[in-house]
Amino acid sequence: MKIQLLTVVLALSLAGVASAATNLAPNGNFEQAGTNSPVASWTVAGDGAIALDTGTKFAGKSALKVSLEKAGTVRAESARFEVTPNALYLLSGWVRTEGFGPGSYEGVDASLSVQFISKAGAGLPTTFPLIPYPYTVGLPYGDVTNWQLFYRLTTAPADAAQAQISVNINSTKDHASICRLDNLTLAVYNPPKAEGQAWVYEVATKMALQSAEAVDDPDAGNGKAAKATKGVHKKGCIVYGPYTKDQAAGQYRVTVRAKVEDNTSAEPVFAVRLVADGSLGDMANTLFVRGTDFKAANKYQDFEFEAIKPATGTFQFPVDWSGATSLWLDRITVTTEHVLTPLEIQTFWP
Ligand SMILES: [Ca+2]
Ligand SMILES: [Ca+2]
Repeated sequence: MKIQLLTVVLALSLAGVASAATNLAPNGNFEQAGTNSPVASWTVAGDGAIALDTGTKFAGKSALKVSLEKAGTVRAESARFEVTPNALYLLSGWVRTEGFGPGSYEGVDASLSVQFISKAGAGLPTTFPLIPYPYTVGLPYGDVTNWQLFYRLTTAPADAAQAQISVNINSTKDHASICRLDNLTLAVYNPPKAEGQAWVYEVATKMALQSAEAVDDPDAGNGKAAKATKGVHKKGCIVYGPYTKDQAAGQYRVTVRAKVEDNTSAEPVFAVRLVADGSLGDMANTLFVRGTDFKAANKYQDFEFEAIKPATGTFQFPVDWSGATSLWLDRITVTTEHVLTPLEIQTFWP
């Protein structure tokens, strides 16, 4: 019963109420054995092995066990499945690890990735070099000794036709390292309708300016914006913060108001990382904005993305900038879509 409740609550709260989005993760509950592989729809490469673990599992009869007996690398890979270009997806599931050490880096690390693939069958690289791993959930260095929920929102690139999910472990230690996964889900994410409450963070005054300056701007909210000037400021992370605890655990829409001097380039101008610390993996979503995403030069425009706030920790929105054209950041607005109930919070973060 508890597992059924978990599944229902997860589907309702993280995937949106209106549509029961189809889970695209092949054999994501890890219940089926394969004919040519111990796990149906999954293969393994490298120095380790995969198996269905009927002893330690989160739900049902079994979980995926990816293991290394000693130092080396192992990669478990799902079968490929079709995706819709530009669609927003939620990758989520439950993870548990062994042999990673007590806390800090002990020579073992692991990650989960969604690899998007073009029609021609080529793996699609990240579109923004300043953010090297936009489709990856890095697992904590220390052992995850109880099952923990992880999630990552990610948008399929415009040229994506298929995707596959992988689990990777790298170990320099001559002992066993194990990563278990269960209830793995990759599904289209339909944001719920906004419930309304909003918080406004004026970038020039509420965030830390690392490589930008506060300027007066009559077009900007509160008359001020943070400006990164081409040829003056250093590219890379230009502002960060606000490390806010204003929001309760739940789902939010983040709106970034910005303008650029030159909107002719199809190259990304900036990226806003959502860092919801307190979650597994510290980067939960990323907004990429190209020059041509702006309808006009020197005119403010809103860009939106989705955010999930865990029960603990803060929201941060570091902005990375390419340096290709001057950028003004006016404000970041966080709007409530759904606040989790106490029961839901206990279910997600027991
Ligand atoms: Ca299972
Ligand atoms: Ca402002």
